[in-house]
Amino acid sequence: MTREGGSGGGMGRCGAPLRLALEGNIAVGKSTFLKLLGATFPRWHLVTEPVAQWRRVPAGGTAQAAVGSANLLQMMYQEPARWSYTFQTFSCISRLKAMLEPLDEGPPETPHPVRVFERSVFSDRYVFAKNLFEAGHLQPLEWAIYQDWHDFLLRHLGPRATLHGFLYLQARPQTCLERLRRRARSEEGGIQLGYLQQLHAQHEHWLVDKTTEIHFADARSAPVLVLDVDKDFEHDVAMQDVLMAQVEAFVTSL
Ligand code: UDP
Ligand code: DCM
Ligand code: MG
Repeated sequence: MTREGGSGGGMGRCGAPLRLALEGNIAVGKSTFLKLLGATFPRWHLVTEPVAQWRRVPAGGTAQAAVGSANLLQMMYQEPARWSYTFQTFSCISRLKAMLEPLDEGPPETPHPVRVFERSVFSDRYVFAKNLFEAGHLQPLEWAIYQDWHDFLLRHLGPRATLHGFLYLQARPQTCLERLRRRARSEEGGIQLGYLQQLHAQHEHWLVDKTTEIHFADARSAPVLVLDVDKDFEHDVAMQDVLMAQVEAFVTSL
């Protein structure tokens, strides 16, 4: 089935909306890329990663009145062995909620837009949680419990949140570190090149070499578009045009 060009109608699969995940290392440029998609394809529906929620988790007080909030992202980076499991539980479930959010579909003659999610429950598990386990910050028991509820939730809720493809923003870990330092998110001040190298390798194993064992057939077989963003695209209009054309061709092929 063909797809509209230019404005990016994104109607396919007998009218069902196309759902894509935008993947990549920390600070590679996913949020920046998402804004570019928004400007290029105004009808597409874009869902940013709920980082703000992870920085202000309602905490303390009574059931009736929460007092204060916890910065779970900061807690994980400061004490990974203590807080990684809690963080990975909370972040994955908050993402699942966002992925299941019903879309305001508009009038019937309006095509369903393409939906693009910044990261997915698959990077949560097969990049971050896996890496934390391999680094020793998740205990074998925590990793087993994580995989158990992840399997269960995706088996039951996954069919409502199927992804039809992955956009993988690829850059050298050194480039991500420079962008991370430029962005200067306070919680991420302690991140070193080694950590970004580990996460880069996890992305490559999952999306490029395909050596990571993926337990969900749909996600395993979903096509992957690898986009080289090692050169700055934020300030390069010609490069933006090339990247947007690549995305449009990919979406048309799905
Ligand atoms: N950035 C950049 N050049 C690019 C893409 C991004 O300098 O081609 C900067 C961007 O302005 C931000 C930082 O890199 O300061 C991280 O980008 P973003 O928050 O989009 O990354 P994400 O973590 O969402 O992948
Ligand atoms: N993060 C994490 N585990 C996940 C998802 C995200 O540790 N499953 C962290 C990595 C970054 C932040 O959350 O510090 C997300 O920001 P970014 O969009 O810059 O990658
Ligand atoms: Mg982002």
